[in-house]
Amino acid sequence: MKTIIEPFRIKSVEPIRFTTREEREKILKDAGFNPFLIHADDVLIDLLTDSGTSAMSSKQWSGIMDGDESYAGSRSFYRFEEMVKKITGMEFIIPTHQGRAAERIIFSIAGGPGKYFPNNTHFDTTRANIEFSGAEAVDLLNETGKHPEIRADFKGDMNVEALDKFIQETGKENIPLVMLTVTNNSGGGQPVSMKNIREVKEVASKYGIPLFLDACRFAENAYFIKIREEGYKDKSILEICQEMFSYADGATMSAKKDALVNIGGFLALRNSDLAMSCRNLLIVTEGFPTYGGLAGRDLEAVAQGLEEVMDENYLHYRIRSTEYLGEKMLSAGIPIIEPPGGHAIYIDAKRFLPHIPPHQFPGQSIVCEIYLDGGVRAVEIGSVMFGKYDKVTGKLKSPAMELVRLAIPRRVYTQSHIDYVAEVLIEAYEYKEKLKGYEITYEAPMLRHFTARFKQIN
Ligand code: PLI
Repeated sequence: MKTIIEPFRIKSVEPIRFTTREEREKILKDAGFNPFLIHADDVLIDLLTDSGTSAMSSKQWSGIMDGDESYAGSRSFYRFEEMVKKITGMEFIIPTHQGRAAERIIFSIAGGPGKYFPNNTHFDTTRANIEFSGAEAVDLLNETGKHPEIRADFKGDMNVEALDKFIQETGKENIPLVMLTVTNNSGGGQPVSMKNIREVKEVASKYGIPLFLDACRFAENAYFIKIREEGYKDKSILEICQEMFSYADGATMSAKKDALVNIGGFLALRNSDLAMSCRNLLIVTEGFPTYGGLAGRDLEAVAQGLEEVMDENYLHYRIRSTEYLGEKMLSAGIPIIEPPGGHAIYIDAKRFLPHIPPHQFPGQSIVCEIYLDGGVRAVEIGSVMFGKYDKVTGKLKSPAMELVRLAIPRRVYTQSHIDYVAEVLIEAYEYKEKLKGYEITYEAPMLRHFTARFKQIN
């Protein structure tokens, strides 16, 4: 088999800045050992997120010039709306400036004290928007998905029996909607099978509860269904996406992922009354319904990006290049969530650094080390991001997994960049015993990982 190459050629380049280790030591210290607080110019390879970091195509850039900036009824909105309708089959398409704006709208309306929202695994902004409304976010991931070392095709699936039991115990009247995140970002970028989407829909429908997709990475999920699930290999990506959305009553979308743009999002709905309430809130906080929080040019770029993301050559390259990094790390013995996910590789920090306990943040230690050693930026997804203090004892309650995510921006880095990242990690793994834990010296009351400051424990 021949090398799977990038299905594009490069027309415009952006230089990246090299720094010395001494410079990085000072930069990291000044940033309170939190890579979120480092200036991006001081990062060589930025794997902090795949969100809003895509390289746009020449067609998307020409769409930017062609954008119609009319306040109401912009041509660009209609192009965007048509594309989203084609994929989702939903009637009411509400543009927002990004995914969390769509979440805020839907959960301000559907949420509130005494309400519960099950998901396979909530992303942090989804959880925060639910909790901000006074409601509770509940994760009901299948058992296999909780074990990084087990290989399975659809580790993002929801535990359907647990969902049924949860609805019975909690009362269907207290569950305004069930959500499925495709792919399951916080659970390792793992896909959800069509079978699971169908079964979750069946359970939710039995109790009259709508199903929503958190659709950020819908095309990557569809590609996994195509290559892994029986009955889908001859279907087009569009057909698979259409089937996925056919089971949903609504969707929130961060276009910053699978619409290949730097800003954008939407809420898609089937229910006209709900759409009316959402639009009313949209007008107050985001903008008129034909632009939401976006410019006409952004809507053009989203429409074009949604078309491009469903190209099979692109998805083949995309999923394979993530897997390539995963394979390099596995062959050096680095523990990762297996199999590699769609948009990122997740290092199992508990197994990478068994000598650092969760309350000393092993993931943070890895993230700091790979910045220091190679200028590579990644993100901790463990006790820093999701740790909670027990209200009675004040002790840190850690999530099930301590992870470090290396998220791969779409169409941005080439194979040699990825080879370099693997080299940095493999080197750090060789001297892992020398890595130290961290303690928090400052934290905000919500989403603390963005602004927390740390110090190394000696
Ligand atoms: O960053 P937003 O507001 O456009 O989207 C929020 C969001 C919702 N759901 C999921 C599954 C996400 O992954 C997500 C954003 N993800 C980010 C920023 C990430 O780094 O993964």
